[in-house]
Amino acid sequence: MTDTRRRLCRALADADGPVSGPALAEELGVSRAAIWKHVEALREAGFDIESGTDGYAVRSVPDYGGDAIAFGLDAPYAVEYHDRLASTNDRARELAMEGASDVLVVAGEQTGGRGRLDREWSSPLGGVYASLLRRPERPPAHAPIFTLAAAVAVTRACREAGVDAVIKWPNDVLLADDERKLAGILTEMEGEADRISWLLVGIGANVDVAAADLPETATSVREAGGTADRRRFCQRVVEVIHDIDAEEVLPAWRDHAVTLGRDVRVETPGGVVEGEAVDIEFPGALVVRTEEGERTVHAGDCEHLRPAGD
Ligand code: BT5
Repeated sequence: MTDTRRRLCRALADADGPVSGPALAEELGVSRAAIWKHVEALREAGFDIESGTDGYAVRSVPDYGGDAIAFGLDAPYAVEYHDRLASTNDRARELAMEGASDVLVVAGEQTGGRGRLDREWSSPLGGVYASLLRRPERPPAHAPIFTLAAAVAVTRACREAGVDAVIKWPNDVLLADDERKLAGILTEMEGEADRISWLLVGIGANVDVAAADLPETATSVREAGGTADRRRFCQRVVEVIHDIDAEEVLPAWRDHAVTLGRDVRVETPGGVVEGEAVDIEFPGALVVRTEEGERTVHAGDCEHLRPAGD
């Protein structure tokens, strides 16, 4: 997607009524012919755009797709959409290698979706599969804060869709009721000694998916009775990730987390840690009170053993 297309989508979405070709051309700093060409391309992508004497007015937007996501997206990212990809993370990584940044790669479905440690991520049609590529000016050690920010964003998007979602450390978004998994996050990056070169946050969220198409431990926004609008969901996730300041992430994460106060068993690369999860520390470490004292866990798989106080 060109920058002009992205800005045209935004300008049309922001307009209160019809907006003329010359006005758009001036606002975007391009020719009228370029505006016309992009409007035609949007029509081909399924937009219903009326052209009256007062100018262009968008009557309807397609359900999903790159332009549909860019239309009204309140964050400065180009959207690259594919009906089907092996993995949006793999495609975003390719773009990173080519020097790109500030791109959201989205796929309608994935044939090789990955979780952490190369586990499989079921990616049927109806889910949101998106990888946001950025180059944050931070040391590589800060990378986990971006995973937590994405978990906060996905949880908020679920809640705005009417589903009571909570976060399990470090990266799972679960349905509060039965703790089935609604979404997962896979962050990948490349760093130099003191600076992240590129970082991509891959989000897989079960939005408009039937339970039968998912693993038994999973559920979806649709199954949980929420509004299964992939476009809005994807936009909100990206907007929250973009808007949230690093200092806001931990308080927001604590607010949404279901892990704190629970007895947990965490399998870490250095062995099993069992105890009560008491806090989260920057950039994303879980503090566990064990029989031998407090342990700070930086990475691992976390299992909730039973509700605190039982
Ligand atoms: C995750 O891994 O939760 C990270 C998932 C990230 C997927 C996104 S999709 C867009 C981008 N492109 C990619 O290729 N990946 C990212 P992990 O914590 O390891 O959880 C994986 C486990 O979740 C699996 O072993 C299954 O048990 C379960 N699972 C698989 N598919 C699922 C689904 N659709 N919904 C819920 N659980 C699922």
